[in-house]
Amino acid sequence: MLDNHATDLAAFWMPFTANRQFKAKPRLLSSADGMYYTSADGRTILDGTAGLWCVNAGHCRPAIVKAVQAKVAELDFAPTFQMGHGEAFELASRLAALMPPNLNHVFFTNSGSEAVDTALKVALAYHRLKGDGARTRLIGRERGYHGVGFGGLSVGGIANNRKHFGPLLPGVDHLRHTHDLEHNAFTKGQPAWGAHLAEDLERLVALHDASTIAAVIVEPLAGSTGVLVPPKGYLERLRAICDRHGILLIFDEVITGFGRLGAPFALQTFGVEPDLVTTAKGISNGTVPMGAVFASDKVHQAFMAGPDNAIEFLHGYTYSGHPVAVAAALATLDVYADEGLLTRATDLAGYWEEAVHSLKGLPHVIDIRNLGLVAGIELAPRPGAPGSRAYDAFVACFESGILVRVTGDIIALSPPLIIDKPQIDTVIGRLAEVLKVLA
Ligand code: PXG
Repeated sequence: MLDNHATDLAAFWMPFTANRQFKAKPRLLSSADGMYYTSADGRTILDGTAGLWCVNAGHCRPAIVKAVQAKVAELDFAPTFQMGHGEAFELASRLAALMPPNLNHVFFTNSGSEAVDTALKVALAYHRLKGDGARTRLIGRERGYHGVGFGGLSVGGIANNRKHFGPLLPGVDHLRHTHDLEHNAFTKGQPAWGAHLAEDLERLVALHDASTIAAVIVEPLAGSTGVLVPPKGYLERLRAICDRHGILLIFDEVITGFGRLGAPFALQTFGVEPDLVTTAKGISNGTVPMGAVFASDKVHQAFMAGPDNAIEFLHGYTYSGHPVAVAAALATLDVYADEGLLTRATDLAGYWEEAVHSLKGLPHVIDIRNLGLVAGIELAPRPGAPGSRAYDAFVACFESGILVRVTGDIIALSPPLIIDKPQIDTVIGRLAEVLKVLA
């Protein structure tokens, strides 16, 4: 059903959407509050995905809304090229304070894709500034998702996202992914099997030589591809191999950042410190677009050489550190701090784990994975129609009043971090009802 604004659906070319299928039977949202959306036909929808993994503090939080309203009336825009405004510096300092002491510099972007491309450029420029300009190779991982810029797409490993867009960046290679149903199906939390898969980086080092490799980028927990939890010891080994060969390690924390796994960042959950971290989404609670790259002191210092009047990094976006996005992010950090949201997933993780694993045994469910407040429920694909089963589940869930995400035949759950136990029961209970009757 259309609301009174959507008189014609034709002009909006929708992102990552089957446009014709959607427009034949649209699903429109008209308002949001806390854990809930209201659909255009007036139904209440419990948000099991924090929008698109971004509304970590829940929807339309008054403190964030007020901060945005006040800022847009006070300072609508301010350049950050050779100019500045105080709150952008305040935000960078407050963000750095959430990180280990060494990850203490912040570069602002407007999205996760921009954060990824920025981090890749930092890595390339870093080696060149160090006199190591042959290190131009970037390593991603199969099934990785790093946004849709040409850099992020090149290191990304989701074949369908890549195949239409030509040769992409040269000099990129990929680690093998870590998904393995044979060893790890229905594991609660991190799988015990698979740390050795990090040794794949040694294979690429042997093939290309370390002197050609600039950086490795991975999602600490792969989100978009369907919630792949890193095996115990895997990220630690990746870090050690990078150290051994002078390769920078980039964690893409666009999804895992800001409390999703029970610590401010996944790097704290896993106790592994990368050289660069990309973030977006939860940084501003999804209210105003924003992203950020965190750089280690070592990386940042390499740029701070040369004459004082030389621009050290020829890169940036008109809206890097946009005042309204900064205001949203500052207010978001206040809400996170006041309500303990950046660690709340730790308290709920046990309950969440039991709830999602209760779906084991329902028809077509071939794996369930979880960590923090994330879960992936993998369904057996219908023969000859991959993705259709999970899509039908998604539509049935929406009709029954819960919002889930699907990718391929995997259902992904990542609710706002304010979710309570009865709401967890509702999400899982309704999903169970859908799965029981799914063809
Ligand atoms: N890196 C990671 C790890 C991401 O998950 C991006 C980069 C790109 O961010 P932007 O802001 O440019 O979209 C992402 C985005 C889904 C879904 O349902 C995931 C994303 C975006 C939209 C949907 O899995 N991740």
